[in-house]
Amino acid sequence: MSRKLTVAAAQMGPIARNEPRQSAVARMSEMMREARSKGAQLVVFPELALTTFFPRWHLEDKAELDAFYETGMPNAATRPLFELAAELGVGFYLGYAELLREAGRTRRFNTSILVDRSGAIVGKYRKVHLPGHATHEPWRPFQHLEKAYFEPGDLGFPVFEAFGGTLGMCICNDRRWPETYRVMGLKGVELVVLGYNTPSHNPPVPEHDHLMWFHNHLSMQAGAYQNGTWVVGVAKAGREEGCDLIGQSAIIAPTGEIIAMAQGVGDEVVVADCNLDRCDEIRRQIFDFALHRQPQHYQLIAAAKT
Ligand code: CDV
Repeated sequence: MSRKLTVAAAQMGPIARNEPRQSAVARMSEMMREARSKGAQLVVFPELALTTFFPRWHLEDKAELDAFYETGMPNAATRPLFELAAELGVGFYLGYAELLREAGRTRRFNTSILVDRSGAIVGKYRKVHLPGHATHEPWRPFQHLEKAYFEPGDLGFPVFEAFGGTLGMCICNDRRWPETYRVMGLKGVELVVLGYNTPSHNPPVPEHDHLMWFHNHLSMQAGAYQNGTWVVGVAKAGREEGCDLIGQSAIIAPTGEIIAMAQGVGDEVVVADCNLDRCDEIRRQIFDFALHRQPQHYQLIAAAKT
């Protein structure tokens, strides 16, 4: 019998700056019900799925900035999603901004969690690769202040035994880095779930704008194939506060093939059966790590930054 996991990519359309979390959670709940009715056991939501993508603004008012973070999970606003998950028997991946006070200092992370079919948190990840800039750059049509609003994740790339397989998480820009998938690949990951907010315009290199959709799939398909893993990438898409975000949420097989993809840039549920046993096709026949890797030649990759 194959290890079939039915997964839903629950793409979200834009979230307005003044949209309350309750509204985002209501939209996610509706998609969770739809996903379950289509047989999904795991629903993947985007990066920072509870609020608008706030790093696009230079926010000087600390109270205004802090309002975009969660200080506990679940909390009053998100508990209905956890309860619905338990009621329906469906798990989920959720991205959100995390704020914690630790040893007298405030720490901020761009975080995701994996919640199992009983509504319990079984995995946590904090975004390692933070794109953008750390100070206000007024020349840009919109900011990308992730380097100011988050610190790099401190949990590495863990994998979790859940949903009958080995699952890993990453967040948005992480999907462009081969190391993200390879570290989890070496730990036997069979399904990588991730959310993203990707503007279609990249102010420092506008000559790449027409390639944003290509690079999105290129990175995830390469990560899937080169590590023999399923990858599910889910967008927050559409025109959010005047900024266009790409869609193209996709479910990608270990062969690198896209087997399901969102059609639009709004709230949309895309479901596919992922047979986790198919990872072996690539891991045994093409990239048998134990047999073919030559790590003595890869030392530079893990060397400290120069
Ligand atoms: N949220 C992101 O990490 N976005 C980046 C953009 C800024 C390029 C991405 O890699 O999609």
